[in-house]
Amino acid sequence: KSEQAYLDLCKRVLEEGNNRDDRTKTGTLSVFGHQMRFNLADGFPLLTTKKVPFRLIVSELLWFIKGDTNIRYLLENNNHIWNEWAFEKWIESEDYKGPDMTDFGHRSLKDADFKEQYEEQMKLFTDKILTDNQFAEGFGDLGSVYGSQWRSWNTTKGETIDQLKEVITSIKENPYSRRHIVTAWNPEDVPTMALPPCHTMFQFYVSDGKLSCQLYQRSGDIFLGVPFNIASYSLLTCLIAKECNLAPGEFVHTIGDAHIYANHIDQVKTQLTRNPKALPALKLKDFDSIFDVNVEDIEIENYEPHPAIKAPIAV
Ligand code: DHF
Ligand code: TMP
Repeated sequence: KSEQAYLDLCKRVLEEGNNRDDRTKTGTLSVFGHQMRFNLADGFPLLTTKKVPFRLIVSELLWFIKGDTNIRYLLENNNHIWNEWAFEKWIESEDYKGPDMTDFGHRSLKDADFKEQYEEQMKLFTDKILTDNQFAEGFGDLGSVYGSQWRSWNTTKGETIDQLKEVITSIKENPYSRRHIVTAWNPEDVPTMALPPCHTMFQFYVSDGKLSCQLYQRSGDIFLGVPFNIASYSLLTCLIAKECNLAPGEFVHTIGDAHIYANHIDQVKTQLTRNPKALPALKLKDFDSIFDVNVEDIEIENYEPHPAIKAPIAV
């Protein structure tokens, strides 16, 4: 049932989307302002109309929860989804002496020889992040991205605020508060960030013993990013609900610029021909604090999706 909200978004954008240029020079079809609701009692909203790699969603979320901003942790978990953004900083640095990698995103789509060179440089880069501590410190870090804004927001007094810990405490102590908010949008940091946060702020709501969450996402890549974002925030809601002895309620997903990239349109059309299957179930091992949870503690059951559909990511 729940997956229909996502398929409806895809249909809406194909039907009424505006043709728009964008920062990545890929081109998009886009609408402004869309809301989806997922009742977490209907099953865990991991899409079944294409296979979505759940283990990558788990390790990315645990990386945020730990407050980590270095891709080394992701690489240790065989998760490569943030590589391009660290690699970009590396190839633009003084220390990079390899072949010219300018505009690697577009060039590797058009030029097979270049793609091979790029993949070789990326492999050298990620191997070095994994094995060389000093290099990892310098070039593995993405700066003040989600993990840092959630767990150690810098104040003007030179202190830090652990927004995630505070919001969990406030849900436990004052469940009906209207101030259960975590924000990742820091206007002071935005100009210097590799990628300013796409999921900019989220709010929790307790009613009837259930915990709901609403996310405001300023920009959503409907084919690649959004399926991850739905599953990731649903998982975060289930984790926090468990710690607070609440049942999972709804995940409400509000998106500002909701877009399908020009080179994802055929893939979206293929996906829309498929019939959704029953949603899988989330299985969590027992824990007292979400800060103690490891990848092995989170499992998905009865996930039998249609096959994966590949698409290039816009950098
Ligand atoms: N940039 C853009 N243009 N779109 C994004 O969705 C995006 N997401 C980011 C960082 N920058 C971004 C972080 N999240 C993939 C999914 C989410 C994500 C980054 C990448 C992705 O490529 N997913 C593939 C599978 C990747 C794999 O198996 O390694 C997919 O088919 O879902
Ligand atoms: P922008 O900063 O120009 O909006 O580009 C960011 C792109 O990344 C945009 O296509 C949205 C996409 N994105 C998601 O959809 N979800 C995510 O979690 C992240 C990090 C990015």
